[in-house]
Amino acid sequence: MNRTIVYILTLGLAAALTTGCGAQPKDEHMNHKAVQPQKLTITLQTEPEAPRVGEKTELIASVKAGEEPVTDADVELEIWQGDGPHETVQATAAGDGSYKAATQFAKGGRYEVQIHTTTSELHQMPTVTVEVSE
Ligand SMILES: [Cu+2]
Repeated sequence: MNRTIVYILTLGLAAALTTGCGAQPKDEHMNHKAVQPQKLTITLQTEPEAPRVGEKTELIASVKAGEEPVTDADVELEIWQGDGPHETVQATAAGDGSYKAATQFAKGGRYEVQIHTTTSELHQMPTVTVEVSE
């Protein structure tokens, strides 16, 4: 069940581009006074790919603006299970657009991980799920 667990969440880019100019190619933004900050694509992987209870697990968030890695974001990972308590860990920038934090899952099952990502222009906080096996 947990063989290939790479949880990827791409925020609804299409949905974000509802402001008219957003649907045009980048160059055409030159005519606009205020260029809209580009929505980030935020994904999460775990190492190991299939986390197990009680084992150290690295959570690796990757942040991109278009194809460009974003290296200067602030990334906090909020982790919880069901109605349980929320734990927040600060992720450390690896310099290549990825942000890493180590954690340990106390129980098996499905966890939510919300990736709070702040840049000078934007705050995005997608939530992904991570399945932890016993
Ligand atoms: Cu947030």
